[in-house]
Amino acid sequence: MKKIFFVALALALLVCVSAASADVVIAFSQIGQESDWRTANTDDLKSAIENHPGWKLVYDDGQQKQENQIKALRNFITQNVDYILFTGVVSTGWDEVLKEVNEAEIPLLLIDRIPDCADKIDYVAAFGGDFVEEGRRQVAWAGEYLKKIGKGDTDVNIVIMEGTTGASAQTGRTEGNLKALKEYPHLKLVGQQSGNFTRAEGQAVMESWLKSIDKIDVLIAQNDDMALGAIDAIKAAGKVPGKDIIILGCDSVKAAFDSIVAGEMNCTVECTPLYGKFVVPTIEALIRGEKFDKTVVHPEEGVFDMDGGIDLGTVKSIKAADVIATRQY
Ligand code: GYE
Repeated sequence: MKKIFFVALALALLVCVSAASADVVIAFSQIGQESDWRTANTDDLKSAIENHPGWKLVYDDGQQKQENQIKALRNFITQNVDYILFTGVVSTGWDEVLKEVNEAEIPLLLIDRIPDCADKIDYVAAFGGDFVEEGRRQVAWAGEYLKKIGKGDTDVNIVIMEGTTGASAQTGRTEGNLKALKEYPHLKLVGQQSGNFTRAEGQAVMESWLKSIDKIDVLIAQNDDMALGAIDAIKAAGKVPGKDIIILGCDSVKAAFDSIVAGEMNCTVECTPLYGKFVVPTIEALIRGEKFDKTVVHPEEGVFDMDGGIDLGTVKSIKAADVIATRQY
């Protein structure tokens, strides 16, 4: 009898101890590994969560496939994780699986590419780039820069290299690019194609444009990786990047800063991948029982270029060489 009592006591203690030390499990469905931005985003969120005492990360790489991400989300539900972080490769087709997340009552945090159905589902917090504004800033920079170098009234041929088709980062930046082009009628759009946010495809698209388009004066690439790939193609064609062709990227990754300082890329519009500093305090607050408004928070971002001082209305560009030492990604 005594023995049974002690066994029961030991078991009860064990249950109490493990309940007290149970980890908070945070699952993250990431898109893939297409760019430097994505790598920085993954590393930042992984280390922020893994280094937090009492938190455990369940990470899934969707490898650019929506069906993989849907499977991952359903696995998170089966595992009954405590929080889900989600960014979707494309913006549509998430309604059903995100409703399942809601029905399982797992708090959902949206980051980066916010799905179109965000208004129809529940989420506890959302942090993402202002993609339309980023696209506007790219074209405005090109237009204002051309004015500054005395080419404000000259017809200039421009190509737009888009990101992954259907990604909110692509649709938003394209919307911003095209709207802003109306403000600069001397910028003539002569090419518009997806480079899928990768360096290799950026290079291939530029190669084919250089063969098929007579004169390209400005390249707007919707991320830095594609701009860097295009720079390789421009050099291979015997042209001088940054001079013969003005080159703009987006994200502001380290490699873009290096390229600007080397005089090859002209400008990069910032889109921060560093969401750890938003996500960690938010989850801490949620654990304390706090609640947030259902809105998408856009981090404050800059524009970096060779010389600085270009006025874009909402921001003024900063000389990349002046701040390169302070960059974190
Ligand atoms: O600009 C690009 C990445 O969704 C903001 O995805 C992100 C974009 C970023 O592949 O480099």
